[in-house]
Amino acid sequence: MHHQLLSAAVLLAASAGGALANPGVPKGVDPKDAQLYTPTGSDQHFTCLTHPSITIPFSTVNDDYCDCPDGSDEPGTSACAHLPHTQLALKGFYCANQPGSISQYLPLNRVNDGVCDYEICCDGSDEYNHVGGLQCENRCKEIGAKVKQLLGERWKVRNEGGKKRADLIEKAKVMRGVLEAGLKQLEVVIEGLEKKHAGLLEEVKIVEVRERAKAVKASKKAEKTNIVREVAKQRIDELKVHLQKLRDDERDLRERLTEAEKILEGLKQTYNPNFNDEGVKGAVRKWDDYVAEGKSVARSDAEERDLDDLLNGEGIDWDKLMPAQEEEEEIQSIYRFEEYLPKNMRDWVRQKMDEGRKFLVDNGLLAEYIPPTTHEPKAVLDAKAAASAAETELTAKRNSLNNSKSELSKDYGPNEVFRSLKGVCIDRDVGEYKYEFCFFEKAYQRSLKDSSSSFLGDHQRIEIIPPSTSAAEQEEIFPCDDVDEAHEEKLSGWVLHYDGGSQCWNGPKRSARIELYCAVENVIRSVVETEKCVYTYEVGTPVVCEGEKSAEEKMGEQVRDEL
Ligand code: MAN
Repeated sequence: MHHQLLSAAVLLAASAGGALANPGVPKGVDPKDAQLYTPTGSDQHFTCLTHPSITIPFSTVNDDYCDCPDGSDEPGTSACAHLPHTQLALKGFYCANQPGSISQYLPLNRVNDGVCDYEICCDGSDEYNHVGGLQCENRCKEIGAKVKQLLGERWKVRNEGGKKRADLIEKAKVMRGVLEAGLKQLEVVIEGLEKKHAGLLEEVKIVEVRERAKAVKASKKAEKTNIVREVAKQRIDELKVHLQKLRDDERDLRERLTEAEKILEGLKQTYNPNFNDEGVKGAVRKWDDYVAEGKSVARSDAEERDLDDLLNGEGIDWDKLMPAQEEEEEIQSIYRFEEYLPKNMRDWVRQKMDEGRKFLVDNGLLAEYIPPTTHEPKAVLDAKAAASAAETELTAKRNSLNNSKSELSKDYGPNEVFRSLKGVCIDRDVGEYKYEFCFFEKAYQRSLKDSSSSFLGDHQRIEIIPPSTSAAEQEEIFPCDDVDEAHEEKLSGWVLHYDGGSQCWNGPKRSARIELYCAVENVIRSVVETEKCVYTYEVGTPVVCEGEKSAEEKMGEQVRDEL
């Protein structure tokens, strides 16, 4: 705690012009309070300072016996040292610390305790009883000069740190401005994207309706084609039957004609021309004419083959009657009958069909079907892809908007001074570890022996302990006289908390407490594992180099003025 104990030593140095000890004032009392220690009344009594109902003979002041409940009757002895600090009427034993330093109060229990308390009473006045022959020489000149020099150095650090802090605040302001401008721009972009996305979703609906209508139209067209095809097929089959019948009838007739020709030819050969039978003679003449005419109803072989083909084969290439290639998709859509169904029913039907198909495939009744990636027409897919691209872009922009918003609402301390330090990392080797931490991000403990490392947590919050209530402040009333130790800048009361680190074996999750003090550069002064897996860093940073000026700072300025 030595570094926390500087302020009183600091106080020692500030003024060479303090009040001189007044021989008329009881020991341990500041001459400024002389009027409180004047005997009163004819009986020359003393009134306890905060208990006016209690009076004692003035002669009993500093008689080494504690009479007043506030210790005010024993300002120069340790008789009332047992009383709680808060109950005391005076701050302690007053040391004038002249020449070369300033007055200070020593805790009563250290008065005449056999130790020269130079850090508070550099004049040695606290050991006036010379217990065991102890002589405390006045070292105020020497100590005061040293502290004065240190104060000068400290003032320099604080002054430089303060300037850096101002720069950090300026930078943080600029960063906020940039973030805010970016946020506004993002809001505009998002508004535009939302409209674009809504438009594209509308477009998807329109294209879906249009494509479905197309599918229905196509189905109607295909339906007609099918009907025509079926009618034509039927008609052709009928014609084939008729043709076959005609061919059969023709064959019969041809046979009968051949028979009749044979009869007539026989008649011609066998009739008696000398026999005057006009009927027979006329018939023979007509036969001769008939033969001379040479009319033949016989078909060529080629004609016969054509007829055979017509009757036996398909005769018509039905594939040629199938729709053209570019219409195929439309026509196929009529087989995807589920597209005419409402969406929920469509999904159900599709699922059932898939189940049925799977059953057939599993049982070897159907070759495995590799479904096309989608049943949707290209136009719908394109519209959906455009909408989805807009949605992806919108999501990304919304995410960065949220990031910017949360970044803007994060607590970066007074004047957002820490904003400009976010992500700045520093480290220090302590013992077998390298301790790292990044402002407002993460802290680590890395082994210097191997590559192992432990996560000490993420930044959670800033705590600012007001000086008046900080434990350090309480302790500072009674500082240490080791000036070199005291040279350390005291902690500011600002603490950064890092929590949620890696689990400690048989202990809590690791966490770190970053206690800040004023320094020109960001630096880790010390790291201590204060409890198992709880680490306390002392970190110097310009961030805490300003604020309400403390008494010691004011004195620092006084020293600066004197230098
Ligand atoms: C590691 C380090 C130590 C810690 C122990 C607890 O060795 O993180 O700081 O005390 O684990 O098991």
